[in-house]
Parts: sequence; structure tokens; C-alpha cells
Amino acid sequence: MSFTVGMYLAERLAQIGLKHHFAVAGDYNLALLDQLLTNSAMRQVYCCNELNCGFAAEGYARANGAAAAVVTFSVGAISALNAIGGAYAENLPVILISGAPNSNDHGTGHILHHTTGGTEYSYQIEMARRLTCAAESITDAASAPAKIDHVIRTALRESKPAYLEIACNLATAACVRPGPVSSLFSSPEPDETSLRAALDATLDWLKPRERVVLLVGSRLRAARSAEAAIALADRLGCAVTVMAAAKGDFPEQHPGFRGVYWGEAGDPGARELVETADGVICLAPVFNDYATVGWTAWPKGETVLLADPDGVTVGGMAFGGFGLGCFLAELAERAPPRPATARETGFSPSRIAPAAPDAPLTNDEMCRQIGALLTPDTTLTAETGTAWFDVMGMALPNGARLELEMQWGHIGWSVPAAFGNAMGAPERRQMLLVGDGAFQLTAQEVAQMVRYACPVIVFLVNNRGYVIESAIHDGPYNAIKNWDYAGLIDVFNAGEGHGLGLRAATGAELEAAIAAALANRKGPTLIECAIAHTDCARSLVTWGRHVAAANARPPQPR
Ligand code: TPP
Repeated sequence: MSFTVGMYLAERLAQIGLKHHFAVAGDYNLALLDQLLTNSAMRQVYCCNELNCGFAAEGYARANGAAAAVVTFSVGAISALNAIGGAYAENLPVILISGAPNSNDHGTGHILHHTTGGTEYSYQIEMARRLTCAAESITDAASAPAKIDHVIRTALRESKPAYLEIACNLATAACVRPGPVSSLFSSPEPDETSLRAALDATLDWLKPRERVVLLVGSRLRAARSAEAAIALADRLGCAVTVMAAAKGDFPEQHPGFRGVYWGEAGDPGARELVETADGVICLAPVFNDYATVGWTAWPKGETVLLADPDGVTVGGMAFGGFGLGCFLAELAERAPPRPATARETGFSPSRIAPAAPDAPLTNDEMCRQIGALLTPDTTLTAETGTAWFDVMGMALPNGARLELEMQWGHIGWSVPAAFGNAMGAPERRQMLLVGDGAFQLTAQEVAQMVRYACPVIVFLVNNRGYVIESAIHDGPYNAIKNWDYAGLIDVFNAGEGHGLGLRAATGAELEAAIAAALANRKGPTLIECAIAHTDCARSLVTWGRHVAAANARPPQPR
């Protein structure tokens, strides 16, 4: 059988562990989709639109380590680029593959459909370059293997999205076969001199400090350093806090775990612990305005050691040229025990008392029941909105995964992302907590959960509007049109699917709906939870006040 450019790409994607790729068809990518279908190791999974396709791939990458989305030129790819920006912000290797104009049309003055109407088509790759770590255009078969390998290798190494466009007449062009996949995983050797110097400087910095705390950030996972962080925590024996975006990235049953550090919005005691420590070891943090609660909770100064994915800053010096994992692993063998902070404070997750079964459903009661469903094999995807604050109060058993998109924060992300995650990890209990406003952006992707029989339990919080936005700054723009959310599932089933749409207005109704959801293994169950517009976690109100103040800072005189 002769090999083609499309087959080369398919074999490389399968080699890096993809069992699925996500796609929306269009005439610029149809021949490519045919070629991808020839690879029996990968299944082609279809999405309702390209934004969702990008987010589904992003969710798949969270479960599976990497992902691919295949779209058509401009009308498809430019929608998908929003999700690719998200994958960049969230450090996920998603390969966006776009069909592109026939190689014979480049530079000829031809005007093509789905373009902006000019005769020059490089605008798409130029846009993609700003949102990816590598971008290539394939207009000849001879250079295709090197370009495909470069894009995939860079995405995996940097844990960032990458972009590939393939002229629509090139996917079927004859091509060589790929060699061993190990060449895509190779990474540079650490700079030993710099690593040794960083370790020595860290040990010097640690020596006089007794009250040491670890603060886990959201880039730890992408840096593949979660295990090394546990080893360091074991060695130091100190207290460990996590940033909100990293909740779930450090085991909560670890003896050192002391909760979420999120300024006034975090767990009781966590803020005091971090802000009174004489040494805060920050592991791959992202200190943005939301994470610092409007710049009010940002550990800085000489008490802070910053261990980033690509280097360490400590004692007034910066060290680079090695990965976080090897730095932490070596430090875990040499660091002195520092148990003081773990001895002086304990942590017990907040407990919510059960509500009367027939009382109107409250946000607390909903959270209590969702929290009770979390098992070591659960993946809970939580949307931007009140859901962030709801999940912060939930105790995660070791092994449970929490998926958040706190850096990009695109409402609607969670529905396709939970679909993609469910395709990537079908063996896990997949749950989604999403607000009504966010759901309205990407609701149609629940139809794909029906189509592919994904038993995702969707908790849809119908609190009649953008409650998180109301907490920051209220106005008429935060009210939304109500939908019959539970009723949508019949629409998506269209007489043949096994989705279930249920409503819960009391604790007892929610309990019954959850029991039905757990029994429904053949499709998603959407439980529409009726919650009062004014009912939300208190931490949201506190956080919203600080974020509003940060947004409202007047321009500084220049
Ligand atoms: N548009 C996009 C694509 N992303 C955003 N983050 C926003 C707008 C601004 N935004 C952030 S949260 C939010 C909006 C509009 C409202 C979310 O409302 P809902 O999903 O109902 O959640 P709630 O806070 O009410 O639980």
C-alpha cells in the first residue's frame, strides 16, 4: 500500500497515544479526513462546531496527554483558534490541523471561498502563530514529514498547542512512512552546572528558615512534576497549600495538605500559613489577577522561592536550563526536614449539614450531594462561574481529578471539554458542573455525549443569570433568557439516544435524580438544579468585591 501525507500524520498521532481525533468536516479537509480514517488505531469523533471541536480536544488532552482537532479553512479554523488560545493558556498540547487552499492556488491571484476575499491566504497561519508554539503549512509532500514532526514534537515538549495546515490536494500525496516515535519525545539534557548551582542556592536559602510552606500552582501538572512535588513534600514534612487553579493537583489526603490558598476566598488558615511563613516554595504558579484575588494575595520577596517549569529563582538569582521535575526530585533527596508548619496547623475540609429533603434546593445542598459522589476515579469538570467557588469547598479523594480552565476562563468551555475528557477517559466517573449562562454557549455538544453514549452527569445550575458577574459588577446584562434545559435532552435524543433530562428543586429530588443518573450508563444525564439567583458560595462575594476593585483602579497619572 502506498503511503500518503495524511497517513503519515495519522500514524504519528496514533504513535503519540491518540486513540481519537476530533473533527468537523469541510471541503478543504475532506480528503485529509479520509486519510486519517485509514488508520484503525484512531477513531474520528465529530463535533457540532469548531469552537467545541477545539475545546473537546482540549478536554481530551487533559485526560490523555495530547489531542488533535481537524477543521476546515478560515470559517472553521478561526472559530477553533479561540479554543487553541485556551489550550495555550492552560498548557495543553492540542494539535490544530486545518485543511487549506490547493497548493496550485497559492500565489496565483485566485480568489477562493471561505477566505476573506483577497488572493493571499497566509493570514490564518499568522493568526495561529500568536496562539501556538509551532505552526507549519504543508504545500509539498517532501517537506511534510519534517513539518509534521516539528509541530508534534514542539507541542509535546512545551505542553502547548501547535498548528498545521495542509493544502487540500496534499493529504493524498505520496509520502514516506514515519520512523520510531521516540524522536518526538526527546528532550534536551539538563544543564548540570546550572542545576547544581540552583540546588546549592536553594539549600542555602532553606537553612535558616523553619516555617516553610509549599504552594502548588497550575503549571505543575503540565511540567509533569506532580510526583516530584509529593516527594519534596514528604522530605520537607511541611504544610502544603494549593492555588485555586491547581486544586486536585496535589493529593488532599496527604498529611501536609492544608487547603486552597486564595487570599480571602481560600480555605480558613491557608492564607495565614502562607503569609506568615518564612519560606514559601512556589511550584509552577500563575499569579494572575483572579488567582491573587485582585492583587491582594501574592506571595513575593525574599521569603519566596519560585520554581517554574523552566527554571528557579531564589536568593536574588535566576537559574535555568533544567526542568522542574529533575530539580524537585534532586531537592527531595537533599532538602532538610522542615516540619514546623505541618505541626502547628491542621486542616479539615468544611462539612455541609444535610438540608431538609423537601426544602427548596440550596447551593450548599447541591454541593453537598455532588461532593458525596466524588470517588478516586471521578473527573469533575467545573465551569467558570459560581462552579469555581462550589468545587473549592469539596474534599477530593486521592485520585479524583478536578478540571478547571481558570487562566482562559471561556464560559461554555466545560461542555465540550467534559465530552472530550469522557472520550479520553471513559473508565472514569465523569461529572460536569456548569451554570446556565455558560451552558447556553456550547449546549449542543451534549448531543455528542448522546451520540457517543458518554455517561457524563451534567449538573446544570439554573440560577437565572450570570451570578458570578453580578458578584463583580451587576446590571441588566447579567440576566439571561431562561431555557428548558432538562427538556433539551429529548431534543438531542431525537427518539434514538439514551440521554436523560431531569429537574431538581429540592434535596430529595436531587437525590433521586442522582440515583437515576448513576444507573444511566448509556448516555449523559443532565440534572437541572433550580437555585435562587442570590444563592452562591460566600467566597464568591468576597472574591468578586476584590476583583471589582482591581478592575476599577483609575488610570495612573503618567
Ligand atoms: N464570554 C466568554 C466567552 N467568557 C467569559 N468568561 C465571559 C463572556 C464573561 N463571563 C464570565 S462568567 C460569566 C460571564 C458572562 C457568567 C457565567 O454565568 P453562569 O454560567 O450562569 O454561571 P453562574 O456564575 O451564574 O453560576
